[in-house]
Amino acid sequence: MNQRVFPAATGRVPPGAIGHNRGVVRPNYAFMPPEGVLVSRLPHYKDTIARILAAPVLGAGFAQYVLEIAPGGGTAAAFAEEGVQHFFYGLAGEAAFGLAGSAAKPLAAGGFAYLPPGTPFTLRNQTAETVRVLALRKRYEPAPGFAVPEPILSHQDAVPMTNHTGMEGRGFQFLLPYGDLRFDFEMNLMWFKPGVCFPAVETHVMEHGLYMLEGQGLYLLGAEWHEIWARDFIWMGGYCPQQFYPTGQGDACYLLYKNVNRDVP
Ligand code: UGY
Ligand code: MN
Repeated sequence: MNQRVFPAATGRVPPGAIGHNRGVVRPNYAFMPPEGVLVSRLPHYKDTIARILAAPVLGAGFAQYVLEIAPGGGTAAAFAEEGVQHFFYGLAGEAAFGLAGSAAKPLAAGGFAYLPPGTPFTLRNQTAETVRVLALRKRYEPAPGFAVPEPILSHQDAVPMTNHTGMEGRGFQFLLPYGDLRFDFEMNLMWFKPGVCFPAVETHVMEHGLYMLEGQGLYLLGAEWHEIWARDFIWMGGYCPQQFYPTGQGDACYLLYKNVNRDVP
């Protein structure tokens, strides 16, 4: 018989208080450690686990996932979505990424792909190891007089590191062409040397999806500080007060989604 056993009855209760959780969901932000994000499966992906991080039900204007693609898994057939842009960023392992019907190319850790609305793609794992990819979907907001952007398949190593802040220890890699008004969102790698924080608390109309890639720190959301580690995810809605203070001994880096370049509705 399939009987559920309360952990206390087994004597194998994990350390710490039962119910302790770094995760928080508020009306305009959410902090999600990975252990609480359960498994989904999607009809157009074979042998793939999707950990859905941001979704409209949370309040987000976009969707974000970690895809865990088992060997031999991935998109069953070329997939395209009318009106919706896709962005992929390689976290671990090497995926085979086919863009708009062309031969598949490697998408390894640090590699990324941008697909304008309606562009068909394939994403498969032809290796013997599980592949982890961060995926994002956003409905395209056209701008009158501006063309739809072209697809991009590249790697973060090909993107220059910039720093417009004048603050020593900050680093920015704009994975999508910065200031190009055809794009309605940015995906930015934000680098911090130990102890280098934002100069001020930000409060802005743009929303964010933040995936922590390296290092650790304290993140201010609203009026509360949260300890953040690699693989944690944060959704910040518009006007969520925010600040980052890295606390680790090495560099900290996160990948940040931000909606930009469009007027308010
Ligand atoms: O550009 C930004 O909005 C960025 N500084 N925000 C953030 O890292 N939370
Ligand atoms: Mn911000």
